[in-house]
Amino acid sequence: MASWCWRCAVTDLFALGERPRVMGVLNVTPDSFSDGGRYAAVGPAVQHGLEMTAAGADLVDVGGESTRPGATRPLVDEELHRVLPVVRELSGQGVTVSVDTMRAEVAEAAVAAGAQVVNDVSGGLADPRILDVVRDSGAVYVAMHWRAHSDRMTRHADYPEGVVAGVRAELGERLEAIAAAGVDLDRVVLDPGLGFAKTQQHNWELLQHLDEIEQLGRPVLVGASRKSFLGGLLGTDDAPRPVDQREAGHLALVVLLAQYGVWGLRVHDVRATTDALAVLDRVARPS
Ligand code: PMM
Repeated sequence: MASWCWRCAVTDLFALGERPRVMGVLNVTPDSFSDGGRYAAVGPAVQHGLEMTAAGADLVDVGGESTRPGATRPLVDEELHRVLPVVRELSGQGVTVSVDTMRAEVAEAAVAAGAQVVNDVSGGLADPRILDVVRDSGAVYVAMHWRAHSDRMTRHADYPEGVVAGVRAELGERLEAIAAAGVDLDRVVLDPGLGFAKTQQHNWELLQHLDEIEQLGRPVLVGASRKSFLGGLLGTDDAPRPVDQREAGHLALVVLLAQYGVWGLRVHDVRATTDALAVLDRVARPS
């Protein structure tokens, strides 16, 4: 069995790098908007995780709950059944795994199976006990901005004070709750939650003002890959650009966000992302 060194993992993931950490998306769900259920079985999922790692992913984000707008939640046993074999297998092969879950029970089991990062799109709101799991395990914690479960999140895209001020204030409250639960804030990464209770316009505004999220004092992870605000920009109101034709637009964001200095990028096409980052790095390096 692999032996894990929490402190080493934390140190590695927070070590000052020359480029953002690349988090490869591995949705092991039958109903993902972006992968269309291609990795719902363990074999293809593990293979894809290994391929993303070979293509330069720093960590692989395994998720068993689809969060596309309107999605209904799987039962906890179903989520465990989807996620655990993949986490166990990839971790066993030396891959740094994050588990994309809002549930304490799933986070706890995934960490026991080798996951080193808990990526909680609800930032501890959906199941506050997840913070105890993070505290006790020493895992890195990604806390995303979130307001409601996917079946009703579009009703919550209302920010009277402006989306940037609203997201910043609410992430600040999450940080307070995370600290109050006894989690070491040095292990926390923040995420503005593009597409979650946000209109397309909100997502662009957040990307224009990431510095205000960073002022909360923690590194920032951004997940823009394949999201509908890219489809809306690149297509028309009636015919958004299809999910599988958004990568070139996404890569423009990858370069901008890397230059800006985000901590991490959550992406589907790892090879395209690491290629873009390699070019950026080469140009930035003196000849
Ligand atoms: N987006 C999705 C799922 N998990 N986690 C973080 N931290 N940030 C995100 O933006 C995020 C996430 C939904 O996208 P997908 O269906 O392509 O996984």
